[in-house]
Amino acid sequence: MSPAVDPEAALRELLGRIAPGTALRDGLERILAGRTGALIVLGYDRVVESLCTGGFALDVALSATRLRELAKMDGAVIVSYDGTRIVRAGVHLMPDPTIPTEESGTRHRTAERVALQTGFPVISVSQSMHIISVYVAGRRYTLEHPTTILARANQALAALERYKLRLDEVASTLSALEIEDLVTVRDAMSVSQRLEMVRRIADEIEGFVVELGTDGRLLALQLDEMLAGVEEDRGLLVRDYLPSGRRDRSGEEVLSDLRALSATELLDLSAVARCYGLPTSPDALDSPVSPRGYRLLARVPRLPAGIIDRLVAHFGGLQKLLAATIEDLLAVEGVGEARARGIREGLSRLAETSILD
Ligand code: 3AT
Ligand code: 3AT
Ligand code: MN
Repeated sequence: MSPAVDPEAALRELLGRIAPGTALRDGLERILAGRTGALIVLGYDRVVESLCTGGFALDVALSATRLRELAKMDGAVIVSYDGTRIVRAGVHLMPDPTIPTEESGTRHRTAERVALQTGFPVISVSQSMHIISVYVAGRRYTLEHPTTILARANQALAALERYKLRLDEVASTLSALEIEDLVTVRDAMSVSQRLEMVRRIADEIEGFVVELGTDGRLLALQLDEMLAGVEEDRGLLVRDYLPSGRRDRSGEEVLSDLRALSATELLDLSAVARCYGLPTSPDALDSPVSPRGYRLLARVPRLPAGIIDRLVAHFGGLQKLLAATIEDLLAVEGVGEARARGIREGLSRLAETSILD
């Protein structure tokens, strides 16, 4: 295994490996409580080896108590990249002294330099400041107490709840407009915008869940529940509104362009439309568009994705589907009498409920 490349991803991955519930974290907490301090390199290869002098080779399974005992000694502890083995202890590290570092104490200067020189994460437990820091992908990150993280996560969760309510509003408006064939670019893009906002805050909470480890299980459940269907809808909306002339763009490209929008750009519906390859002049937002029908068909019970694809391919759009008789539906491969009836009833029920609210 080698370290991840994207800095954000690398940090999140590391935070997961030292989250509460892991032996490594348990060891770090014991070191903190014992007030001894520590310098731990998370990975061992030729480069790390070349920076090591003194100490002794161990290669034993990592446990919290072993880590804590070994940290009592002077020097650094080298742990395997996956965090399961203690490779060496009591090591004096000699990184390249020309690597610039902002830190002051020898432990922290060494930690920063070794992380930069080897590409492996380095963890320091400061004896004097009583904090745990990680040096990874060119940055330093100080671990916070799980209670502090949980408080911030709960704030984010409350924000997510408000975002989700707003999303549900614009999405049901869109459903009603789709049924009546009155959708404008603006209506569809508002839903896309809200879906992306929800995705962003959910991603932030996902980071807290990773960092909280076993302390974040309840949070993970709450997040999952709040996000039911959202992930799926992002893809369905793109399939509904990707212009036919822009089949050169894949749904994934649209979604990744949406992810790339800045927070300010995301507030601009024209910028959202641009990600789809829809026209973006000021009046274009008010021009009519019609969905293919993927998003609403996904709300018909017990309809497999393969059948949905064939229905859309056959009818070409939601309006034709809504107008289809049982006989018309039977012409689609894989649709028998019972299923045709199910689709017909499902669509009628959607039409009724959408218009009512
Ligand atoms: P700290 O957390 O470091 O305060 P600890 O429980 O990890 O304590 P240590 O291994 O650091 O314990 O031992 C500290 C000293 O206690 C070392 C030794 O002088 C004394 N000690 C520990 N166990 C025994 C023993 N079985 N018999 C005599 N002295 C002992
Ligand atoms: P504290 O915040 O005091 O824990 P610091 O950055 O001020 O850290 P110190 O100079 O006080 O660091 O050194 C504390 C210990 O760090 C001493 C030694 O066990 C370890 N240490 C420092 N430099 C190295 C190194 N190059 N290799 C291995 N261990 C080191
Ligand atoms: Mn010091």
